[in-house]
Amino acid sequence: QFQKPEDAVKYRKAALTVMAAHFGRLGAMASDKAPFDAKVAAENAAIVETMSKLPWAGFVAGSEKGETRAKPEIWTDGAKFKKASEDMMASVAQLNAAAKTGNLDNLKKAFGESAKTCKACHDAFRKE
Ligand code: ASC
Repeated sequence: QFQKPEDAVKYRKAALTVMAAHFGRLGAMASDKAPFDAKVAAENAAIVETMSKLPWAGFVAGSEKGETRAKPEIWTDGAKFKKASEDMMASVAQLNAAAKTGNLDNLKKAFGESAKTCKACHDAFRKE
């Protein structure tokens, strides 16, 4: 899928960057910094769920070097990393379901749970 390890690094970062942009728009609504618009929330949450599935293919063997904050534990503790990725994807699927209800309180709750799974993976597998 990738010609060079750098391409895999670029790919996973791009996927996470796009996901973060759309997650951030939900966060603004969830923290009352932006007006709640159910349609906009649903659009953004759908993108977040789709994007959540993509970064993992970029964590190929040999791509722990270069322009990356990925910790070696991603490769030495692959089962734990996989679990963290699955927790994130599951929470984000819930977030998308919550956004579809059109209810701000549901969005707030699901956003908070999703943010926890982002942070858990970063704390364990991302360098400062
Ligand atoms: C974001 C973003 C993250 C997560 C994380 C949640 O918006 O870019 O990496 O939320 O900060 O704790």
